[in-house]
Amino acid sequence: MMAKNWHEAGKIVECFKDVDADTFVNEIYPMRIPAVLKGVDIGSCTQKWTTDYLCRNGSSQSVKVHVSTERNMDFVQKNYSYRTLPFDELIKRCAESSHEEYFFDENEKYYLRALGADNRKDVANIEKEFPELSKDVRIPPFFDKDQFFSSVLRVGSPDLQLWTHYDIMDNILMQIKGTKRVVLFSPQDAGNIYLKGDKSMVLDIENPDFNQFPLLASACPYHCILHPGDCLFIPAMWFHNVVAHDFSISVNVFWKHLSSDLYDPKDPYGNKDPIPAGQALQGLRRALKLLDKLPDEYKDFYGRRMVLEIEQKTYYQGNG
Ligand SMILES: O=C(O)CCC(=O)C(=O)O
Repeated sequence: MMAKNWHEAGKIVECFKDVDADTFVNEIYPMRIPAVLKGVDIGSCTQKWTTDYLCRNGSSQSVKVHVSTERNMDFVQKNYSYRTLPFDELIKRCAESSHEEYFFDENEKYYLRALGADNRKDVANIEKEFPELSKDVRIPPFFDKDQFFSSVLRVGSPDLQLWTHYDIMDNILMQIKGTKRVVLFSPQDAGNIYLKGDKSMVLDIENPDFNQFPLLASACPYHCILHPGDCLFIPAMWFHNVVAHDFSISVNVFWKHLSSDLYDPKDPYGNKDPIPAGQALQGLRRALKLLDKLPDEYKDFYGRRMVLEIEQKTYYQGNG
Protein backbone atom coordinates (compact mmCIF):
# COMPACT_ATOMS: atom_id res chain seq x y z
CA MET A 1 0.00 0.00 0.00
CA MET A 2 1.27 3.51 -0.84
CA ALA A 3 2.05 5.59 2.25
CA LYS A 4 -0.28 8.59 2.64
CA ASN A 5 2.61 10.84 3.53
CA TRP A 6 6.02 10.61 1.94
CA HIS A 7 7.94 10.24 5.22
CA GLU A 8 5.92 7.14 6.11
CA ALA A 9 7.60 5.26 3.28
CA GLY A 10 10.88 5.47 5.24
CA LYS A 11 11.90 3.56 8.37
CA ILE A 12 10.12 3.45 11.71
CA VAL A 13 12.37 4.46 14.62
CA GLU A 14 13.09 1.38 16.73
CA CYS A 15 11.22 1.25 20.02
CA PHE A 16 12.59 -0.13 23.33
CA LYS A 17 10.52 -0.86 26.45
CA ASP A 18 11.41 -0.31 30.13
CA VAL A 19 14.94 0.80 29.37
CA ASP A 20 17.23 1.25 32.39
CA ALA A 21 20.41 3.34 32.46
CA ASP A 22 22.67 0.32 31.85
CA THR A 23 20.75 -0.79 28.77
CA PHE A 24 20.67 2.73 27.38
CA VAL A 25 24.37 3.47 27.96
CA ASN A 26 25.74 0.09 26.88
CA GLU A 27 23.35 -1.06 24.17
CA ILE A 28 21.29 1.78 22.69
CA TYR A 29 23.56 4.84 22.95
CA PRO A 30 26.57 3.31 21.14
CA MET A 31 24.43 2.60 18.03
CA ARG A 32 24.16 6.39 17.43
CA ILE A 33 20.73 6.05 15.82
CA PRO A 34 17.41 7.45 17.12
CA ALA A 35 15.42 5.28 19.50
CA VAL A 36 12.00 5.60 21.12
CA LEU A 37 12.16 4.62 24.80
CA LYS A 38 8.93 3.62 26.49
CA GLY A 39 8.37 3.12 30.21
CA VAL A 40 11.23 5.38 31.38
CA ASP A 41 10.40 7.26 34.60
CA ILE A 42 10.22 10.95 33.61
CA GLY A 43 8.40 12.05 36.77
CA SER A 44 4.87 12.99 37.75
CA CYS A 45 4.54 15.64 34.99
CA THR A 46 2.65 13.28 32.67
CA GLN A 47 -0.12 13.00 35.28
CA LYS A 48 -0.02 16.45 36.86
CA TRP A 49 0.34 18.87 33.96
CA THR A 50 -3.25 19.86 33.24
CA THR A 51 -3.93 23.32 31.81
CA ASP A 52 -5.01 24.61 35.27
CA TYR A 53 -1.97 23.16 37.02
CA LEU A 54 0.41 24.63 34.45
CA CYS A 55 -1.22 28.06 34.76
CA ARG A 56 -0.92 27.95 38.56
CA ASN A 57 2.61 26.52 38.78
CA GLY A 58 4.32 27.90 35.70
CA SER A 59 6.48 30.96 35.55
CA SER A 60 5.16 34.32 36.81
CA GLN A 61 7.41 35.85 34.16
CA SER A 62 6.46 36.46 30.58
CA VAL A 63 7.96 34.25 27.90
CA LYS A 64 9.07 35.02 24.35
CA VAL A 65 7.18 32.87 21.86
CA HIS A 66 7.07 32.25 18.11
CA VAL A 67 3.65 33.24 16.71
CA SER A 68 2.71 31.80 13.33
CA THR A 69 -0.37 32.06 11.14
CA GLU A 70 0.85 29.12 9.05
CA ARG A 71 1.32 25.52 10.18
CA ASN A 72 4.83 25.13 8.73
CA MET A 73 7.16 27.53 10.48
CA ASP A 74 9.83 28.59 8.00
CA PHE A 75 13.14 29.62 9.52
CA VAL A 76 14.54 30.74 6.17
CA GLN A 77 11.61 32.96 5.03
CA LYS A 78 10.72 33.84 8.66
CA ASN A 79 6.95 33.43 8.30
CA TYR A 80 6.47 33.89 12.05
CA SER A 81 7.04 36.65 14.59
CA TYR A 82 8.28 36.80 18.15
CA ARG A 83 5.88 38.10 20.81
CA THR A 84 5.85 38.10 24.60
CA LEU A 85 3.07 36.51 26.63
CA PRO A 86 2.55 35.71 30.32
CA PHE A 87 3.18 31.95 30.69
CA ASP A 88 -0.38 31.20 31.83
CA GLU A 89 -1.80 33.10 28.84
CA LEU A 90 0.42 31.04 26.50
CA ILE A 91 -0.89 27.82 28.06
CA LYS A 92 -4.52 28.96 27.68
CA ARG A 93 -4.02 29.96 24.05
CA CYS A 94 -2.29 26.68 23.15
CA ALA A 95 -5.14 24.75 24.77
CA GLU A 96 -7.96 26.59 22.91
CA SER A 97 -8.89 25.99 19.30
CA SER A 98 -9.47 29.63 18.35
CA HIS A 99 -8.53 32.78 20.20
CA GLU A 100 -10.58 35.74 21.42
CA GLU A 101 -7.38 37.66 21.98
CA TYR A 102 -4.66 37.34 19.38
CA PHE A 103 -1.80 39.15 17.62
CA PHE A 104 -2.59 38.37 13.96
CA ASP A 105 -5.65 36.13 13.68
CA GLU A 106 -7.90 33.93 15.78
CA ASN A 107 -6.26 30.71 14.48
CA GLU A 108 -2.65 31.72 15.03
CA LYS A 109 -0.29 29.16 16.57
CA TYR A 110 2.29 29.52 19.32
CA TYR A 111 5.59 27.84 20.07
CA LEU A 112 7.73 28.30 23.15
CA ARG A 113 11.32 27.10 23.17
CA ALA A 114 12.35 28.20 26.67
CA LEU A 115 15.52 30.26 26.86
CA GLY A 116 18.05 31.05 29.56
CA ALA A 117 17.81 34.30 31.59
CA ASP A 118 20.03 36.10 29.06
CA ASN A 119 19.37 34.28 25.79
CA ARG A 120 22.65 35.43 24.24
CA LYS A 121 24.71 33.89 27.04
CA ASP A 122 22.72 31.54 29.25
CA VAL A 123 21.56 28.07 28.32
CA ALA A 124 17.99 27.01 29.14
CA ASN A 125 17.60 25.14 32.39
CA ILE A 126 14.09 24.16 33.46
CA GLU A 127 15.14 24.14 37.14
CA LYS A 128 16.04 27.82 36.91
CA GLU A 129 13.29 29.15 34.64
CA PHE A 130 10.41 26.95 35.87
CA PRO A 131 11.43 25.84 39.39
CA GLU A 132 7.96 24.60 40.42
CA LEU A 133 7.29 22.64 37.22
CA SER A 134 10.78 21.18 37.22
CA LYS A 135 9.99 19.32 40.47
CA ASP A 136 7.61 17.16 38.42
CA VAL A 137 10.21 16.22 35.81
CA ARG A 138 12.80 13.50 36.25
CA ILE A 139 15.63 13.62 33.76
CA PRO A 140 16.64 10.02 32.97
CA PRO A 141 20.10 9.18 34.39
CA PHE A 142 21.54 8.33 30.97
CA PHE A 143 24.69 10.49 31.12
CA ASP A 144 27.11 11.89 33.71
CA LYS A 145 26.18 15.13 35.48
CA ASP A 146 29.20 16.95 34.06
CA GLN A 147 28.04 16.17 30.50
CA PHE A 148 24.75 18.06 31.07
CA PHE A 149 24.24 21.03 28.75
CA SER A 150 20.62 22.25 28.95
CA SER A 151 17.02 21.29 29.68
CA VAL A 152 14.42 23.01 27.53
CA LEU A 153 10.68 23.35 28.10
CA ARG A 154 8.76 23.34 24.80
CA VAL A 155 5.09 24.27 24.53
CA GLY A 156 3.22 24.34 21.23
CA SER A 157 -0.17 24.69 19.59
CA PRO A 158 -1.80 21.77 17.78
CA ASP A 159 -0.61 21.19 14.21
CA LEU A 160 2.41 23.49 14.40
CA GLN A 161 5.47 22.18 12.62
CA LEU A 162 9.06 22.98 13.56
CA TRP A 163 11.54 23.13 10.68
CA THR A 164 14.05 20.34 10.05
CA HIS A 165 17.32 21.10 11.82
CA TYR A 166 20.19 19.43 13.64
CA ASP A 167 21.77 20.09 17.02
CA ILE A 168 25.31 19.22 17.94
CA MET A 169 24.52 17.79 21.37
CA ASP A 170 22.95 14.43 22.15
CA ASN A 171 19.34 14.84 23.13
CA ILE A 172 16.49 13.07 24.88
CA LEU A 173 13.11 14.55 23.95
CA MET A 174 10.59 13.70 26.68
CA GLN A 175 6.97 13.94 25.58
CA ILE A 176 4.77 15.05 28.46
CA LYS A 177 1.45 16.19 27.04
CA GLY A 178 -0.15 15.55 23.64
CA THR A 179 1.26 13.52 20.79
CA LYS A 180 3.95 14.52 18.36
CA ARG A 181 5.23 13.18 15.06
CA VAL A 182 8.97 13.32 14.54
CA VAL A 183 10.72 12.72 11.21
CA LEU A 184 14.49 12.30 11.32
CA PHE A 185 17.29 12.03 8.78
CA SER A 186 20.73 10.57 9.25
CA PRO A 187 23.70 12.98 9.14
CA GLN A 188 24.70 11.01 6.04
CA ASP A 189 21.64 12.47 4.30
CA ALA A 190 23.04 16.00 4.70
CA GLY A 191 23.58 16.20 0.93
CA ASN A 192 19.97 15.23 0.14
CA ILE A 193 17.91 17.55 2.31
CA TYR A 194 18.78 21.01 0.94
CA LEU A 195 20.51 22.52 3.93
CA LYS A 196 20.88 26.20 4.58
CA GLY A 197 23.17 26.38 7.61
CA ASP A 198 21.81 23.95 10.18
CA LYS A 199 18.26 23.90 8.73
CA SER A 200 16.62 22.23 5.74
CA MET A 201 14.77 24.33 3.18
CA VAL A 202 12.21 21.52 2.70
CA LEU A 203 9.25 22.57 4.81
CA ASP A 204 6.54 20.15 3.78
CA ILE A 205 7.89 16.81 4.93
CA GLU A 206 4.55 15.06 4.33
CA ASN A 207 4.26 16.03 0.65
CA PRO A 208 7.55 17.51 -0.50
CA ASP A 209 7.85 19.08 -3.93
CA PHE A 210 10.23 16.67 -5.68
CA ASN A 211 10.52 18.98 -8.70
CA GLN A 212 12.00 21.61 -6.44
CA PHE A 213 13.90 19.12 -4.23
CA PRO A 214 14.73 16.09 -6.42
CA LEU A 215 17.58 14.79 -4.21
CA LEU A 216 15.17 14.35 -1.32
CA ALA A 217 13.88 11.21 -3.02
CA SER A 218 17.24 9.57 -2.13
CA ALA A 219 16.96 10.48 1.57
CA CYS A 220 15.66 7.95 4.09
CA PRO A 221 13.21 9.51 6.57
CA TYR A 222 12.95 7.78 9.95
CA HIS A 223 9.68 8.49 11.71
CA CYS A 224 7.85 7.93 14.98
CA ILE A 225 4.88 9.16 16.99
CA LEU A 226 5.59 10.18 20.57
CA HIS A 227 2.87 9.76 23.20
CA PRO A 228 2.91 11.19 26.73
CA GLY A 229 5.63 9.42 28.73
CA ASP A 230 7.71 8.48 25.66
CA CYS A 231 11.32 9.58 25.23
CA LEU A 232 13.09 9.94 21.91
CA PHE A 233 16.87 9.69 21.79
CA ILE A 234 18.11 12.06 19.06
CA PRO A 235 21.87 11.66 18.58
CA ALA A 236 23.91 14.76 17.74
CA MET A 237 23.73 15.81 14.07
CA TRP A 238 20.57 13.81 13.28
CA PHE A 239 18.15 16.13 11.50
CA HIS A 240 14.67 16.29 13.00
CA ASN A 241 11.33 17.80 12.04
CA VAL A 242 8.55 17.88 14.62
CA VAL A 243 4.81 18.41 14.34
CA ALA A 244 2.53 18.49 17.36
CA HIS A 245 -0.76 16.70 16.74
CA ASP A 246 -2.33 18.27 19.83
CA PHE A 247 -1.55 20.94 22.39
CA SER A 248 1.89 19.64 23.19
CA ILE A 249 4.41 19.96 25.98
CA SER A 250 7.85 18.40 25.97
CA VAL A 251 11.09 18.82 27.82
CA ASN A 252 14.30 17.95 26.13
CA VAL A 253 17.70 17.53 27.68
CA PHE A 254 20.92 18.06 25.74
CA TRP A 255 24.24 16.64 26.86
CA LYS A 256 27.80 16.54 25.59
CA HIS A 257 28.98 13.49 23.73
CA LEU A 258 32.44 14.93 22.99
CA SER A 259 34.94 16.31 25.44
CA SER A 260 33.89 19.78 26.73
CA ASP A 261 36.78 21.67 25.15
CA LEU A 262 35.53 20.76 21.65
CA TYR A 263 32.33 22.78 22.06
CA ASP A 264 32.01 26.50 21.47
CA PRO A 265 31.71 28.08 24.97
CA LYS A 266 29.46 30.84 23.53
CA ASP A 267 26.64 28.58 22.38
CA PRO A 268 23.41 28.94 24.38
CA TYR A 269 21.39 26.74 21.97
CA GLY A 270 23.68 23.75 21.48
CA ASN A 271 23.72 24.19 17.72
CA LYS A 272 27.07 25.82 17.00
CA ASP A 273 29.44 23.46 15.21
CA PRO A 274 32.15 21.86 17.39
CA ILE A 275 35.25 24.09 17.35
CA PRO A 276 37.37 21.96 14.94
CA ALA A 277 34.39 21.55 12.57
CA GLY A 278 33.67 25.30 12.59
CA GLN A 279 37.34 26.01 11.87
CA ALA A 280 37.38 23.43 9.06
CA LEU A 281 34.31 25.07 7.46
CA GLN A 282 36.00 28.48 7.67
CA GLY A 283 39.12 26.98 6.07
CA LEU A 284 36.97 25.55 3.28
CA ARG A 285 35.42 28.97 2.60
CA ARG A 286 38.93 30.47 2.42
CA ALA A 287 39.99 27.68 0.04
CA LEU A 288 36.97 28.36 -2.20
CA LYS A 289 37.83 32.07 -2.30
CA LEU A 290 41.28 31.11 -3.58
CA LEU A 291 39.71 29.15 -6.43
CA ASP A 292 37.84 32.32 -7.44
CA LYS A 293 41.18 33.53 -8.84
CA LEU A 294 40.97 30.86 -11.57
CA PRO A 295 38.76 30.64 -14.70
CA ASP A 296 35.54 28.57 -14.33
CA GLU A 297 36.97 25.53 -16.12
CA TYR A 298 39.82 25.25 -13.58
CA LYS A 299 37.60 26.10 -10.66
CA ASP A 300 35.28 23.24 -11.63
CA PHE A 301 38.18 20.76 -11.94
CA TYR A 302 39.82 21.69 -8.63
CA GLY A 303 36.40 21.79 -6.94
CA ARG A 304 35.88 18.16 -8.01
CA ARG A 305 39.35 17.22 -6.81
CA MET A 306 38.61 18.81 -3.46
CA VAL A 307 35.33 16.86 -3.17
CA LEU A 308 37.19 13.59 -3.90
CA GLU A 309 39.79 14.37 -1.26
CA ILE A 310 37.12 15.26 1.28
CA GLU A 311 35.20 12.03 0.54
CA GLN A 312 38.33 9.88 0.81
CA LYS A 313 39.51 11.48 4.04
CA THR A 314 36.26 11.99 5.94
CA TYR A 315 33.42 9.71 4.84
CA TYR A 316 32.53 7.20 7.48
CA GLN A 317 31.36 3.77 6.38
CA GLY A 318 29.11 3.12 9.40
CA ASN A 319 25.30 3.38 9.66
CA GLY A 320 23.66 4.64 6.54
O1 LIG B 1 9.68 18.83 20.12
C1 LIG B 1 9.93 19.94 19.65
O2 LIG B 1 9.09 20.84 19.65
C2 LIG B 1 11.26 20.22 19.06
C3 LIG B 1 12.29 19.28 19.56
C4 LIG B 1 13.66 19.67 19.15
O3 LIG B 1 13.92 20.39 18.22
C5 LIG B 1 14.75 19.11 19.93
O4 LIG B 1 14.50 18.32 20.85
O5 LIG B 1 15.91 19.45 19.61
